[in-house]
Amino acid sequence: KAFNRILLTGAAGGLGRILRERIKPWANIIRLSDICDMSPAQEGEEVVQCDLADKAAVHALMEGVDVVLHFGGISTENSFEAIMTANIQGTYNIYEAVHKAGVKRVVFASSNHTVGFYKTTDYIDANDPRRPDGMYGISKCFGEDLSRYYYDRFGIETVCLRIGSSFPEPINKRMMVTYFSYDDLVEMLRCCLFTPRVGHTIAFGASDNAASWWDNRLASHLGYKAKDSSSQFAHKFPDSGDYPEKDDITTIYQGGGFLLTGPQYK
Ligand code: NAI
Ligand code: 15L
Repeated sequence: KAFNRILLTGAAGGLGRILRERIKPWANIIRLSDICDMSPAQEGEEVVQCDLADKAAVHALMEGVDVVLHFGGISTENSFEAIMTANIQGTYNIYEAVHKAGVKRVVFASSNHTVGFYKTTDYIDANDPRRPDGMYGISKCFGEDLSRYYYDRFGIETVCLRIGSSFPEPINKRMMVTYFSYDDLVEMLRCCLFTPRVGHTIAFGASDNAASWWDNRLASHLGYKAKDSSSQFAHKFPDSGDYPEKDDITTIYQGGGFLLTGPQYK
């Protein structure tokens, strides 16, 4: 197999449970980690429960790892303190451990919420300034800058994957634009891990949806081609020309419902 050991953080989460099944062909051993309980290790798996904020545990977690899929952390808006611990401290611990263990490449699960304050009428690429829509988005911006530093300073490669909405299917009009099917996510991760040189790349993770807010040409070297599209769900959300809706900030800004959350609203 291409790798001896892949570390997947966030393995108990929505995406982690999908990836656990799908990335097996790529490595002899998949090391699965989360702060929450995970089902027992199957053949070719190792299960290690740990808090990303626990530096010593994260350093131990990294021993013998070739590449990391860093999906662990808080995945929606929350208090700054909670996000600081899991996402900021946690991602720092991951990169320090990666450096110490000699890991060559990381895929960092970044988010569209790094740019959630762009309007849904904007069309942006990875060189456009980030406009996070809350503490969660800010923590993902930190991860993008942290990984840039570890690349510039130590040559550790990272693909920051700004995932749109990776769920079984779109549940609103916004997700017709941000939808990222599980199959396309897996294909994108395959590209992130198997492309010979990725340096430090920021890529948007979306399927081939009819509408898009994101130009992915700066990540074209990954060779990712989406196979799915939200069009298969178009009957559920017919285009009635009312998107974005006047005065509804959840449709005016790319970050959608995240625009209504955040500490200032508590
Ligand atoms: P999720 O919330 O279902 O999974 C995240 C996992 O991280 C959970 O199992 C949780 O227990 C674990 N975790 C949280 N704090 C931790 C800590 N301190 N130490 C160790 N583990 C901890 O989220 P989901 O949807 O699976 O997303 C996975 C990753 O992808 C997250 O980093 C999220 O921010 C990112 N992402 C996901 C998107 C999606 O559409 N599903 C969109 C954009 C980004
Ligand atoms: C994210 O970053 C979240 O992790 C996920 O739960 C969704 O809310 C997604 O963005 C989205 O924007 O739909």
